[in-house]
Amino acid sequence: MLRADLSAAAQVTLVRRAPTDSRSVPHRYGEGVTELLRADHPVVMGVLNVTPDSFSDGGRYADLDAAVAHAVRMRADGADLVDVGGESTRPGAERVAADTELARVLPVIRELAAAGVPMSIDTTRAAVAAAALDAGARMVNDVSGGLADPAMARVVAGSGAPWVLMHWRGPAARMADLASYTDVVQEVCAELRDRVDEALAAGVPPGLLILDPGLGFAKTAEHNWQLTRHLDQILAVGYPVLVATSRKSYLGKLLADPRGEPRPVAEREAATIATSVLAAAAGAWGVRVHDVRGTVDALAVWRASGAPRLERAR
Ligand code: PMM
Repeated sequence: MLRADLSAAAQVTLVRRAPTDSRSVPHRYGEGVTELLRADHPVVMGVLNVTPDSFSDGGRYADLDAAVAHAVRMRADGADLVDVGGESTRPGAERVAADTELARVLPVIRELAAAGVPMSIDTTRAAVAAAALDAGARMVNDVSGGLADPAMARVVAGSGAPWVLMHWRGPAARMADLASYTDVVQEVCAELRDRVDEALAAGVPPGLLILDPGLGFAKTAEHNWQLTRHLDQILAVGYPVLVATSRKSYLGKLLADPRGEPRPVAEREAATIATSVLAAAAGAWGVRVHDVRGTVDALAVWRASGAPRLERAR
């Protein structure tokens, strides 16, 4: 069903890969992950970047065995799902070819599906999403909210898989120039509503949509903090909200040393955990993090304390 929805170029890519793979596992698209949309706890999505150049963990998991081992570890540490990405979205990054993206993610997805690890595919390309779903991914995490590839909405609609629509204004190479808002909270909400309308018009059921304010994407540090303070307004759009702060530059900037040098990427974990717990307390559906263990532990403390809620993130 998915293949019929794809553009000609996307079909070529799909046909070129082996049509049957002995490791692939039969599944309903979305199976096992759709239930997470109704989870009674904040969902933890573990980040697996199979890229040489992601800003936070680029190069570490480019090797198949290392990637699989890391994902299995994150699952054991309590990740509800693992988010597999094959293209860096770091500010200024150039795009990679679809074939390269596919070659990076598909072997990992097949191995992890065989190991029973629930996954989302972090991509803006319909062809990659379709192939990843065929290979065993259960959810589409699209940092462009469907804007980068007009075929994405049809692919997702035909799949029955949940879809994360992130707020996005343009590709990584142009992101900094697009960080201009009169009222960032209102504009992000309005632009997310547009993405939702397009997804619904394409036939994606509302119950399968998740929104994400896209912290760090065409946003300055101050924009990120304003969105954090007003997460209630993103929630008021009416869908589960994913918050992804992990190791992002605005945390590095917050924790800069006395000379103004940002805190190195690898030393932003405590700040990430703090933002993730605060997002949960503000009502977020889930968080996307690199350090699954620390986040799961911190959320366990929050829940054991009665899961106190921020009345309104200020
Ligand atoms: N950020 C990155 C990648 N994928 N997906 C969603 N839904 N939200 C995000 O904010 C997001 C994302 C970039 O961070 P990384 O390089 O650490 O993966």
